[in-house]
Amino acid sequence: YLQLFTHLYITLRLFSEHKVIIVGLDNAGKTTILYQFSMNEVVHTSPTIGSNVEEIVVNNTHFLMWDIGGQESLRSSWNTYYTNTEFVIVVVDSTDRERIYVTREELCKMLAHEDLKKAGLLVFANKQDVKGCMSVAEISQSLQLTSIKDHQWHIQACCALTGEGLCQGLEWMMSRLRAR
Ligand code: G3D
Ligand code: MG
Repeated sequence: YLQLFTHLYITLRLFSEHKVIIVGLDNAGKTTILYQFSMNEVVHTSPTIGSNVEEIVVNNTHFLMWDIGGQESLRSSWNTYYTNTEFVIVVVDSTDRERIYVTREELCKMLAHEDLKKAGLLVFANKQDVKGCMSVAEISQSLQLTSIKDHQWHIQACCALTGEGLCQGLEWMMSRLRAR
């Protein structure tokens, strides 16, 4: 995996100063993904933000991460963190068929928000190692990704435990930055 981490490291360097927010239901794999991103790096977390929102800085890239679903009362304050966000990463637990609609609803609300108008959307279909999980096609359909016309989006299968697929996801974000 040396190659993988070298690659992630270089990618994150190029991401310096870009703001990325990572959302997903609890247990989707957000922390595991960020852990993979931050291997061999000092991770600074900001405990002041709160229990459902964490700010993590890896290589000068700011990752704001929060759990969607539950704590609805707190959700109204999230939009204060949206300003200048360039990418929204949505992490989906591909084994969680029951709650995929919650993700869809939250995704719709986020994409409609003024401050996220220009943000790109990357969906990680995580836990692809689990037998019987939803495929990328099923998740695309449940989230109605093809109906999204006003944002650039991409869906990537991954397994956060091994890191498989994470580089491809970051590569897509890189390609969007280069295209600007
Ligand atoms: P969250 O931060 O979105 O809440 P976590 O999610 O990163 O804490 O992950 C929740 C659980 O899912 C963890 O299990 C983690 O190991 C597991 N997980 C994350 N990614 C994958 C994956 O790709 N495949 C599988 N099989 N499991 C994954 P535990 O048992 O530690 O709570
Ligand atoms: Mg977490």
